[in-house]
Amino acid sequence: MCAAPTSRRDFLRLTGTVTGAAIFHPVLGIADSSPFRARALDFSEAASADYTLRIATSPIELAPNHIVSAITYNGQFPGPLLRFKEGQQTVVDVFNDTDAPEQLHWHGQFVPVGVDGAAEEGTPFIPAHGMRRIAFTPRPPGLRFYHTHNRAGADLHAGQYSAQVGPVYIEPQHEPGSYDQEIFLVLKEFEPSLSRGGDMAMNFLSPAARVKSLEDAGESAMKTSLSKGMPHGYEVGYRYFTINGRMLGHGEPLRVKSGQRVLFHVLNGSATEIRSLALPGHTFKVIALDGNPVPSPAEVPVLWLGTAERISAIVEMKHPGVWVLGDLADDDRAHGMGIVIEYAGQHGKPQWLKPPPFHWNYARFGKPNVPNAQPDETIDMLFSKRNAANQGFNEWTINGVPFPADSMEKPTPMFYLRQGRRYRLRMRNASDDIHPMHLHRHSFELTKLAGQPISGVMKDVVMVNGYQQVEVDFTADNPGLTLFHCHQQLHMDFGFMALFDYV
Ligand SMILES: [Cu+2]
Repeated sequence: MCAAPTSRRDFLRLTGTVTGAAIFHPVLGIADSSPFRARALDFSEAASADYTLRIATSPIELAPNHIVSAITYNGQFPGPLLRFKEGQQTVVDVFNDTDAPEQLHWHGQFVPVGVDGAAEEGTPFIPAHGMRRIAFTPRPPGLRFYHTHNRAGADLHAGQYSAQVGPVYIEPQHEPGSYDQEIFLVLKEFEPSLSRGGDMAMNFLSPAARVKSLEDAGESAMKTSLSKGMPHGYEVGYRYFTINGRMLGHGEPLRVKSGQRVLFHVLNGSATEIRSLALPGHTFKVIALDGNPVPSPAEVPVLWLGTAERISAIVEMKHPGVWVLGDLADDDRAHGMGIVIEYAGQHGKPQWLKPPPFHWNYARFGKPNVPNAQPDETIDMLFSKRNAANQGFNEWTINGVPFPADSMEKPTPMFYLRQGRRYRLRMRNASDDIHPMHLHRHSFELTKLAGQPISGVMKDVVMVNGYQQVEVDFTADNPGLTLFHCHQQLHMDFGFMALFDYV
């Protein structure tokens, strides 16, 4: 087998920043250090991996006349569905056939830093034209995913602008709910470009109350910048919109039968976009958010997902016809964001009907009237935007500090934690954008949304609405550097990240 050379620089960096002995793995050629290592593999175990992923540039046929070229896993989009068993160790080989080092992030899993797939935490890169073999114990159960964690900056072919997204399902010991069919849907746009248009404000989140002081701060910063003659910072738009890599009307429809209960696992694999989904004449019974069963499953007419969010929902097929399961935005649907659902024996043009007005509130799925546990400590975070401050891109700060550019050479934690303590993150958003905030290697419990208490909803991404305050709690139970960031690629690349550290 071809061993992947690890650069001397990477090796030195690891030995330099990690306490404990670093080992250069004899089989794999991977610099591995004891606190990072999931488990060492020896020759006898090295024979075969449970899964092999190959990162390479490939064509993707979104529609017969729309074939794009992008970096994929195994030449396909989405990447192959990886099914793991809760608590049962798995071995994955990742080959990188591209010219640039890559990171493969196991989003939503409680894995060690050495396999998490974030250079900022110290995960070794998968070298260009090299490979890494990793072993870990998948958990927690439910819908997770894997994606590149490279930064893209102004390169709209890199990072999550590429097609490096694939679903993971960790089979639980007990599957919640019963269903007749299980369908995975990955929502993703292609052919990005920059604009100065400014994103349209979205007002689908509830509660809607804004914090006056945050609004004043954000509006006055923006006004000051524009009055100095600055243009609006860049935003990203897309040409093609797909579900499972196919534009609406292309590819096979989803075939269902009247009376079936279909479990949809929906993943927003977008680099930057918030997505919605509706199926005319049907409702979604949400049973899990970000793969975690919710305390109060509830039926809703529309699903909303920030980047990297996942929803598992059951749809009872009781309205025969041929329907469009699609995004509420007419323009995005017209450019492909939808998929046809066809009942057995039904024919004709797929129908779309606009759903009734609906606001998305995570609290709907929480425990009613149950107060959450008190934290041991509260960490305050203020999110701010510096309009067009970094070569035309907006720069983002947490408590006034953009994530340091040299952090991969020298990790600079912003917050230090103590193992076993329960922390509350009090996030205050002094911008008008919605930020899908993500914590690596841990789950958090939503505890307050714009003043409204909520409990029992465990997630790893939460949308923080413009000029609002959101609070989440997590327990520091997976030591090591832990990245916290906005999952919007354009935001995380331009400062919107911070590191936690604890031993
Ligand atoms: Cu953001």
